[in-house]
Amino acid sequence: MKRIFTALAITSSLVLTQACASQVKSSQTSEISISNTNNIADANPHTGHNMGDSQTSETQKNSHDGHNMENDHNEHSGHSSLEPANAIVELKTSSKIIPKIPVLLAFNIKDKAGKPIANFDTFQEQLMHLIVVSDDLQSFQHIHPTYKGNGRFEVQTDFPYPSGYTLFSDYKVAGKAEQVSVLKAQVIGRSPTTPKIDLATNKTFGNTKVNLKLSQPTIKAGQEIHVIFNLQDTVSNQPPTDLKPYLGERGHLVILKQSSPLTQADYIHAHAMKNTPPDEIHFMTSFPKPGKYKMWGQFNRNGKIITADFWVDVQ
Ligand SMILES: [Cu+2]
Repeated sequence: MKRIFTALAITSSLVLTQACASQVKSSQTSEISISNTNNIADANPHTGHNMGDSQTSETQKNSHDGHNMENDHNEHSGHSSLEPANAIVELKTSSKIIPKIPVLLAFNIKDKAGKPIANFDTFQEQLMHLIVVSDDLQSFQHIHPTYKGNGRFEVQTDFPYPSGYTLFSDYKVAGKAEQVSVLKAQVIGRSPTTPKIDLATNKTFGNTKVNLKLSQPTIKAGQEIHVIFNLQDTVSNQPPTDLKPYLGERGHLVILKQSSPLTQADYIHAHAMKNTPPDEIHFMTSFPKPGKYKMWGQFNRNGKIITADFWVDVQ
């Protein structure tokens, strides 16, 4: 059977900023460009970007390692006085994305006048964090594009199967509030059948057994909750002894609400809380609306990143 794969540029108008600009260029040429922008600073702090330890105690803040993360967290929580950057991201990639074949993704970050933005601040040890998910939320990537100068970031990746994909590009223009720009890519073809949503709370990922626990029996929309990952080595049945910081923290948690289309409002990035038991990694977050959410907890076992994914139902 012959399949035709084409990349489509799709822009979603994001409701959170009046500076929102979307444009699609040259989809018939060898490259496609997708632009989009929206700013966390304009978002409701409890829907856009919930930071796990934005409400932690003073002791936890004092234990910080000097990366000035607490300021970042405050920004993420919407309590920052930093100005929104209102940057626009243009994504350039191949017009024919074929599953499993690496393609270059280039992100050009510009101001409203179309001038490249040159300076970015590091946060969580990187200049840009990129989350790539398929429409069915079965495929997840967390990658770090390289800064090439003059507002351009590049990374090579591949898309595992035909589907629409959403790219959440998370960056911080120097001196401005953190911003998430949402971009879309399409790998045309027959998408695989989406498996049924699996609400299991015990799963094994490689050599790690993960038990998901919640601080409340049911998750209610808008309510603060602890999402707890309990890790065990599959051989020793003990907590792993080789857990290392990942991007400066004990773990990272990305949460997406199942939605069509996915927008910035569906994206939550939580950070691990400090000073929790050694075999448990806690994240404090809240889920803005009822629905099904997928969560990806990421942990570092001696250089190998484990991605532990779970679905949860929010009432
Ligand atoms: Cu990252």
